[in-house]
Amino acid sequence: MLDQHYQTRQKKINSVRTKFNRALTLTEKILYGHFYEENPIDEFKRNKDYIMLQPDRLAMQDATGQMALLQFMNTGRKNVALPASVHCDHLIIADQGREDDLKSAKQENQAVYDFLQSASRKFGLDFWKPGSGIIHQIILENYALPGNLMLGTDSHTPNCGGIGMLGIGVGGADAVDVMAGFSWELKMPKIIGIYLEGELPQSIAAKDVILYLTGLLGAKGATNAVLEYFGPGCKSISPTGRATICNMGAETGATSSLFSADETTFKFLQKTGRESAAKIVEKYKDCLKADQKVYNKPDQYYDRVVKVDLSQLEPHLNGPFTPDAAYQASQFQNIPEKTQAPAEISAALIGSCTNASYQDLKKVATILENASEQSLKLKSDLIVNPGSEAISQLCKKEGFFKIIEQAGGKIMANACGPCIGQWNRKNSPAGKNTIITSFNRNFRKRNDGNPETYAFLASPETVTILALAGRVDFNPLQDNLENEKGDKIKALQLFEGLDSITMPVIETPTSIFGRGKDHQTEIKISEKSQRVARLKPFPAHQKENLTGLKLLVKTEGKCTTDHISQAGRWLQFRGNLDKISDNLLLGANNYFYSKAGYTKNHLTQKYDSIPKVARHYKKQGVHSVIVAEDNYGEGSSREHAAMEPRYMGVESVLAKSFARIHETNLKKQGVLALTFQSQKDYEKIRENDTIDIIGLPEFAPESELQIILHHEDDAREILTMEHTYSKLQIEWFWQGSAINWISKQEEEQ
Ligand code: MIC
Ligand code: SF4
Repeated sequence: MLDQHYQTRQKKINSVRTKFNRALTLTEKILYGHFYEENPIDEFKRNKDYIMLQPDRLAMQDATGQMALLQFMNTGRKNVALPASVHCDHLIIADQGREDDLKSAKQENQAVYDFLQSASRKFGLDFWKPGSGIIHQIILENYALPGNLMLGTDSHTPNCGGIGMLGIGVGGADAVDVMAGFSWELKMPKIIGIYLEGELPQSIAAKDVILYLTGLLGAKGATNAVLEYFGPGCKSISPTGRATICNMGAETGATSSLFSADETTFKFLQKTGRESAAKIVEKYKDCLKADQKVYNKPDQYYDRVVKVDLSQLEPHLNGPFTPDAAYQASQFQNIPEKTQAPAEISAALIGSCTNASYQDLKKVATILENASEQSLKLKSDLIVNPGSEAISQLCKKEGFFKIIEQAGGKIMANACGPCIGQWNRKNSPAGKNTIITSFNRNFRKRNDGNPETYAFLASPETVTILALAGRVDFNPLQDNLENEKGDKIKALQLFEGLDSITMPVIETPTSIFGRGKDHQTEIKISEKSQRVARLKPFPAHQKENLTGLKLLVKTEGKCTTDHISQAGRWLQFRGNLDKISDNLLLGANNYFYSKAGYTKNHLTQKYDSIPKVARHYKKQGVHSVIVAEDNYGEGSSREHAAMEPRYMGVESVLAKSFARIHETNLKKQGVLALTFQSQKDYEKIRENDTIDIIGLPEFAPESELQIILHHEDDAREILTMEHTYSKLQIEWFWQGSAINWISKQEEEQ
């Protein structure tokens, strides 16, 4: 069957090559190879045309999967139409240690796990229990196959690009499309070629490649683009290292990231229990890399080519508060002065889907073992969350956990943990403090809820060395560490024994996941618990203009999904829209008011928290808009950031620009996502304006809409707004949401 699957893709790719009469990049091979059968293939304009795709697989984690499955239930389908899996990884709090934390999570989140497990069984999804590991790591070890296309309700789904599978992060409503058997729509991405030359030195990690690139491209620099890696340097990076690079491509706004499949990839498949698949896949290796002509003349085929000389890279620290503020080792000494972060490190964290592989943990253990031989001790707390149970079993067997624990590190559950604010932080410094992590995000308050925690991102190696140094202004390439005897030891020495490519040997741990379908299963939604609640469909829109809208808030500066719908303690309500809506925009900065999360209630003229004002409007039947700056909705795929405003009566978000996943989430949930034709128009919106959106009866692809600002002094201003809605997306808007549209199709059949 697998052979046939690849044969079909190969045929499609060959016919596209003939039709276009040109060589194809790897991204094009995968996208055109997954083209929705019923549509005629055409050469789609990048960053403009929408293409309809048929992904091979879907994965959902427990924080986003709840809403996706609740929406799927409303479509009336019996089965998921493609192989899919659910992963319980986001809800486990790092506190006492692996076993205890897992036990507490199972008790605390029982209602959620019961719901997910029963829904998985009823609809036919694989269910990965709490403790099995982080979604992307499990995908890489068990499901990812080169040349395939997958969607995941998590922004770091591109992780599987490390072994050549195109993974794209989406909101839950997109997941519902493919679970219901519809094609999935994507704006044809631009393709940025990243040419890697040289070789990674022992002291430099794959993470440093992406930390460097995130600094270079910026947090929205690769929006609507796939980063396709090629060149001789790829050889020196392991599959999990490549996955690290693809994973954190999300922080540049990229739609996805990809490496082509090579000998190392096939070996990885073999070592992770997929020998027979590896043999088949290898036969189609031409489909798993770009055509040679692309590599000969990359400028002709990629929208942009970026060259990185791996041998010139230095260890990086990116932060604080944004992943694209990059510092190289030679600049570490300036970090405290430049960023106002305390030089002393209060905690060092290893883990997350970016960097919790077997190779990563082996490197941490090797450095700590080298350190212990030199009588060096950790100077800050060290917490480790392994990526999967399979990795944990290997690390236990090889004594890595013991080394880490003997050095004073604490091993937590195989889960996201502090990466998503699930951290009961011990000895938490109340005020300003610095932490370093091997994670991919460092937005304010993300890890421990403290706005004064300055978080820096680094490779596991750099995190470990700096935890030994206890300071961020320490250059791992040049500086010396000092042990209790007063001996000076070159930090560089501790890199000894680190392999550039380490492969785990993994067998699928069947005991921690459930497979099997049973339509008779009753979906468990506990009436007593407030964790999961059935969804009511959003109301349809009338084909008329929207008038008399109040300004809910004009946000200023960065407004990520963490600002719109915080994680941490709010994760408990990811299955209950009404409850979680009480966190709406709590982290947002208001252009007109100094307290974050506050806004003016135009009915009472008083300032109050944004969710309270929104709820008051909802009760009174008042509709509103949100105004925002650039890259609104950066970060997570959580569609709660779109559903909450919709639920509270927000009709539109007027922004300078949007992050890709969030823009789609708004469209899917029936919130109008509009951008200012002239960015300066953002300034024209005043606090007490009443706003009309006009042109809606003629709403069509590429049409313009206008907004009328009714200022307090009776003056009026008209602004032109742009949008990227396709015909289908406009249909979703009229129906009230994409799910309503699907249900209607179902009824009509
Ligand atoms: C994240 O890293 O921010 C998350 C938590 O994994 C999110 C998904 C979520 O909010 O549940 C993501 O990246 O999509
Ligand atoms: Fe989990 Fe963090 Fe990865 Fe998101 S980025 S999936 S929270 S480990």
